[in-house]
Amino acid sequence: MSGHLRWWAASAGALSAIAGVLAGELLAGLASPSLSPVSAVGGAVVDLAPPPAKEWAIQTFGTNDKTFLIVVISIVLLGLGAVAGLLELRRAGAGAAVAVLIGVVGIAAIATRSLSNTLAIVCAVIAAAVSVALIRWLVRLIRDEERPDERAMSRRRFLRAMAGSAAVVALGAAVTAVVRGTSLAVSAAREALRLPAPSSAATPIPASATLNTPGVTSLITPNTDFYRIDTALVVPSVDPTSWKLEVTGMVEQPVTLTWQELLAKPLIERYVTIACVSNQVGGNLIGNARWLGWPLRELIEQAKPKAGADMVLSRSVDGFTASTPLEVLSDPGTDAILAIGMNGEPLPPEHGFPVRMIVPGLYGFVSATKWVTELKVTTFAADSAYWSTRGWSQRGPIKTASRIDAPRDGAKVAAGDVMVGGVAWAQHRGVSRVEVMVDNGSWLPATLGTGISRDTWYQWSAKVQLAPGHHQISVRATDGTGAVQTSEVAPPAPDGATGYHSIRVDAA
Ligand SMILES: Nc1nc2c(c(=O)[nH]1)N[C@H]1C(S)=C(S)[C@@H](COP(=O)(O)O)O[C@H]1N2
Ligand SMILES: [Mo]
Repeated sequence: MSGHLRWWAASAGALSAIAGVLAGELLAGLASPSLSPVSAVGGAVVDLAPPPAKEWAIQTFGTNDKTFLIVVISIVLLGLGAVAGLLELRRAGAGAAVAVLIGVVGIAAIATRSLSNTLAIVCAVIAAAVSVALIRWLVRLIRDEERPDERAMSRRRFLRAMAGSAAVVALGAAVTAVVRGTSLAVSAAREALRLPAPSSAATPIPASATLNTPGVTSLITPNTDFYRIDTALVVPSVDPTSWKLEVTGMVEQPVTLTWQELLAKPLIERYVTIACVSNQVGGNLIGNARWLGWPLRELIEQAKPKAGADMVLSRSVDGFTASTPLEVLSDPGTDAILAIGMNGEPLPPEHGFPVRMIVPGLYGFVSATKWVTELKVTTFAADSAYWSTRGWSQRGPIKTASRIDAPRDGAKVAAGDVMVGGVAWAQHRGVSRVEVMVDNGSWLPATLGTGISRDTWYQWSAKVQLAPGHHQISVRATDGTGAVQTSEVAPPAPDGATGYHSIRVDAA
């Protein structure tokens, strides 16, 4: 096999590797700005590297140690790509197998990162597929050259393919640089941000709020585990310094609020459990965080709503809208806020950086607008929000619900005393009682954690007696007004699922 063919095969392999990495960076970057396959691999390398190697890198490169790591990873990738090209030339499929292997390592690295999600993994799989397809195609064209009858033709075909791919890769690199550039600039602004101290701190969590039942969801959801629901295929990159919120519509005094003005306001910090209307009974589209922000009531007061207005249509930079009752936002007893902090950190990009709404007691689709930039004071009669025009309700108070976290549905447990536990919520009304039922027995009272406030979920636990065999365990909550959770089964649409969460266990 002649030398120049080998050279071309190595180049084709390296180009395929670059194409795959770029596709991964671009797709993952669009899906989730804080996620980058190259940094994910870098992070995994750092986690796995022996401490002396880490120290050496930090001492030698200082704060440039990450750049060094990325350069090393890039060189290794190019080298592996070239080797894959050579192997593919020797045997069709051999190089592609190396590309698959690189892809698997990348996907595994992404999967171990805390911000990873299914979408990120899908992006990485697509990226690996791009790389594999490209190496197979380019090297097949090279191999065709070995057939003397076709040599000149296929040489031209290969060069055209190689040049075309290189052009697409270059264009992709430019697009990636722009997309990642803006999102990285916003990430940098976010990282440099120091949140102001609240003028009204969240009440400390009583020790009795946590029951320590193994397998039960933690009382506070870490940001990286927080469910994410939005219509944004591309997470908006909003630069806080140019962010503005306009209060418009039926107001005496339209208001424009800038980022600097917002930071200077007296901020409050509150624990609020937000939930998605799409959550199924027993589902996990719910999370509890400590939010820092400015009461919307004060902003609304400043704008002076006109008589007759009954709704605030909040709008995000991406066009999403939510319809929130004006009454709830103006209520002195409801701490609805323009949030900038989540669990002591600036909002993560995925959760609305720099500013989102948090309204205790209402499902996210009618209240929790992320990347919010406009509040239009209006009426339910005149305006409808994003989901309300798609078959969902216009209003969405959160329904009383309870969930069993432990044991898991379908678990095998030891017969005898079994600890059952979970969470229950009825935001803004609070939970006053939780009961469990085994098979078709009577409802037994569960131990109820004191909770943080009526705007958050409560942990509960109960010890039940299980004889050997199959059992069904159900749970129900009673809210702070004394109303028992409804047993009537309803799907999420149009205004939230109802019914009791039940699990089946096998006691032996
Ligand atoms: N801009 C924007 N904000 C949005 C949404 C959206 O699609 N776009 N989805 C809402 C819905 S349906 C929910 S349940 C919450 C989820 O917030 P989270 O992703 O921070 O958990 O955000 C709300 N805010
Ligand atoms: Mo939602």
